[in-house]
Amino acid sequence: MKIFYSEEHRKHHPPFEVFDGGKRVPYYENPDRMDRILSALAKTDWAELTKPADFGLDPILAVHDKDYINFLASCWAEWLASDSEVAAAPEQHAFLPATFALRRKARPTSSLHGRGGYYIMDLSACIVAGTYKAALASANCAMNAAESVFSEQLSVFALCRPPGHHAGRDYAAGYCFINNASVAANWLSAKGKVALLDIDYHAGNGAQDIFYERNDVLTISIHGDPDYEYPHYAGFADETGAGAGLGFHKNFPLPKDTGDEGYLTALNEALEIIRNFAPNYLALSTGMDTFDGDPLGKFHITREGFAEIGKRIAALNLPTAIIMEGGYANEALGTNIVTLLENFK
Ligand code: OKP
Ligand code: ZN
Repeated sequence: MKIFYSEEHRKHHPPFEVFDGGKRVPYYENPDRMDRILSALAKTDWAELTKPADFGLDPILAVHDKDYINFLASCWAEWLASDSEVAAAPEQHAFLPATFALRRKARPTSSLHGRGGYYIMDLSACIVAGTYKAALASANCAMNAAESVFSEQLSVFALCRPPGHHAGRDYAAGYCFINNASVAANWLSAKGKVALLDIDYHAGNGAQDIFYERNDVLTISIHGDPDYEYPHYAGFADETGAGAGLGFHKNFPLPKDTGDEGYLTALNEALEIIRNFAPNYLALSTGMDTFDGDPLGKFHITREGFAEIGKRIAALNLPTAIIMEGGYANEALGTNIVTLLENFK
């Protein structure tokens, strides 16, 4: 199996993130996650690591707002130039706004922190020196996967970091800056019908936002109910698309403590919807934070569960761009992802 991976993510390593209540914690979405996956892949005889080619900004700007991408590109340099405390110890800092543009009624004002509050949804999407380049390389991994899914009609894995599924058309959120899976799905939508299935523990609000009014990309997300879980404001069952896209988005909000059985019941329903849509391609936003014991999740999916999830999705028999999203039980992350991927080779 072809795996697109770039080392560029390493410089995106914020020294902390901020939890509810203002608590500073080490950044959960860290480079060690990739090392765990790389070492598990190295033990297989089928993983073919490939460096992504550069597709430029066009496929990214097809799903994201240009001013938002400009903000990501210049944020760190602007902050460094405007704040002497940051310049004195850049590695101890992470750009985070402390004021947010509530309900999106605001405009992006010219000040850096004004734009920060406009373009960033929460305190986990920290920007540091290497963030923008890492996000571009990550999007390129997804684009390369889309391109090779199309040209070879096979399933491939984009080992993306940072992840993408919380990034909306014009905002960063939840460790995500560029919506890698949406960039890939949108590119593939010019070649045929696309279904985007999100199996990360957290609701895929980004793809929901980007494709909400479209009927050529079916989006489905299975996740912890936003009534108790991040991202809190999207992922509810009654959000089913709008305009031409009505009926082409589906959320499966599941209760705390969902295990293999409850999860697989929802997955079967999702797969049935995908079969009826009859897509040519599948994009799979693949988070492993549904795992039993993930520090950011409340589900209990086992390794056997991941084997079964992979088997059932692979049975769709579609060329699939498997896009890495979350998963924070680092010790088990490599084994879990390999268990899932094995079904697609
Ligand atoms: C990203 B992905 C918890 C705060 C939540 C954001 C979680 C982002 C998850 N107190 N922090 O979907 O794995
Ligand atoms: Zn997640």
